[in-house]
Amino acid sequence: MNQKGFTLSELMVVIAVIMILSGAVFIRINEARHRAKIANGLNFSKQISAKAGIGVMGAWSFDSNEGSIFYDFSGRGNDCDGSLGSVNGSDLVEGVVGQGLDLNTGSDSGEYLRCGVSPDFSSLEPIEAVTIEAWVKTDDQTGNRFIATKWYGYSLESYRSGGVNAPNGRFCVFVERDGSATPNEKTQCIQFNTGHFNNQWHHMVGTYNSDTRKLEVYLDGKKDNERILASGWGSYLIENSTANYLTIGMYASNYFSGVIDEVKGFKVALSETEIRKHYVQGLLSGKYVSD
Ligand SMILES: [Ca+2]
Repeated sequence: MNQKGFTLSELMVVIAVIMILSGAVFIRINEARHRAKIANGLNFSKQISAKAGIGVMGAWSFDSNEGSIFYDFSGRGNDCDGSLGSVNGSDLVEGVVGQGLDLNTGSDSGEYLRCGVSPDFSSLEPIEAVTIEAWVKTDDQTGNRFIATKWYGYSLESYRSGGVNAPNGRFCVFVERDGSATPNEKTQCIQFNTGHFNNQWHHMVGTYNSDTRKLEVYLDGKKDNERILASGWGSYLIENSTANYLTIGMYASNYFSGVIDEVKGFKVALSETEIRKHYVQGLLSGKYVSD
């Protein structure tokens, strides 16, 4: 890309994209004629975010799509493809900010997105730390309900009953554990303490920091639980399967049911202040109804 070639209007788009990345404002840009300029802006913002150390892995707003493709606004190019799960523009509904995706409600089933660019998933593979966040309005909380998952790696879930009991949801990370080849020992999870209810919007976030060995979950802008992993394991870095897409709305044929919006991933553990800021941005959209 030739950065010298930016016109004033392109620079305005670049500024808008940077503001999206910084969480200052969310905008809807749907018109096809703006996409080329957006692409320029995203390419530029990728360099900015890398320099700023934001560590963003993906930002999926569901506010801009083309058929079954839902764009990643992080600049990482990890667009989501809904074609395998029969997800397209007809599944867009009112979200917390702009549009959200209605998955597996009513007569719909088998709906999910897969995100990333095969075969190089490195931009979705955190090593030292990770944050996954999403707004969800659940419709059915039974069985196993996956919000956003890249396994092995990390997973944010709104409900879990298969094998474990986490009726308020949970966040899991696949942690290097020297001397163990057993997946169950490497899978480290933290449950949400506080329940969230169907047909209401809730902001769910999971973080992990290998330096502090700490897992944390946040519900509606407040820290809900934390867990420090036991000492003596050797490495606490995150292991990743390099073969898998990140999926939204499903993992291993276990489907989320409800509306998902504003899914974001970072290769850092966001602070409580930053998470609260993201939550407030959802509140300010005016669509959120507090209980
Ligand atoms: Ca949205």
